Amino acid sequence: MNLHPKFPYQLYLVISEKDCLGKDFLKVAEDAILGGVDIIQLREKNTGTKEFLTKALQLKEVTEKYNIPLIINDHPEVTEKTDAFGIHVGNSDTPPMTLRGQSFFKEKMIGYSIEYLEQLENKQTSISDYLGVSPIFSTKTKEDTVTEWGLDGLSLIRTLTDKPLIAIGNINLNNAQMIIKAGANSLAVVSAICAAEHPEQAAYELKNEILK
Ligand code: TZP
Ligand code: MG
Repeated sequence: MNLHPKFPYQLYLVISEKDCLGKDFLKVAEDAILGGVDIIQLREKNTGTKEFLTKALQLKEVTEKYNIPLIINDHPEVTEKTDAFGIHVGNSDTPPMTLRGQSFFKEKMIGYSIEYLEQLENKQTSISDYLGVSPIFSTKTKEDTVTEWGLDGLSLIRTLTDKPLIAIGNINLNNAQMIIKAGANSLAVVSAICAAEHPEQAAYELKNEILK
């Protein structure tokens, strides 16, 4: 994998309690770190801010123990209250420009999902630290998506920006290599690790594939 100097996190776990299918999500996170995950995002949909904050504080204890950066999906207040490493937002969330204008987010990592090619020309993209190519392949984990980029879409985006590109959507051991070849600087997964019977082993195998 082509390591990006501004985003040296090659295996990116996006975790939610629901996607861990009954397993303790904090244990899944810890096992995933032991298996080789480099960065973790907490993404809980349909959860109130209070409950989300509780989970974020619990997860922060795990990530801090291993010195792994924690990214918070969608919630600026939770990012601030947990003093997380950064935030990930999409088109319907607080825009990156708005976040960057707040003193807390000046030095924080801001990730932004790319769902339309036109986004590559806007200021939200240029002010973001990394871009999510979302989704690379369609997935049951997130069904309200816009563009299934595929390998050709990822290659095209690669020619249009120097930003770190994080591929997400139905990534597994079978397709990891081709996504890397198409230009991803990081692979983000939910079910390949969260839904696995042995999350540590699953993370280890994915990381090995990345390091091949
Ligand atoms: N954004 C685009 S696809 C996706 C998100 C959060 C879900 C990816 O889940 P999985 O299980 O790795 O396909
Ligand atoms: Mg969002």
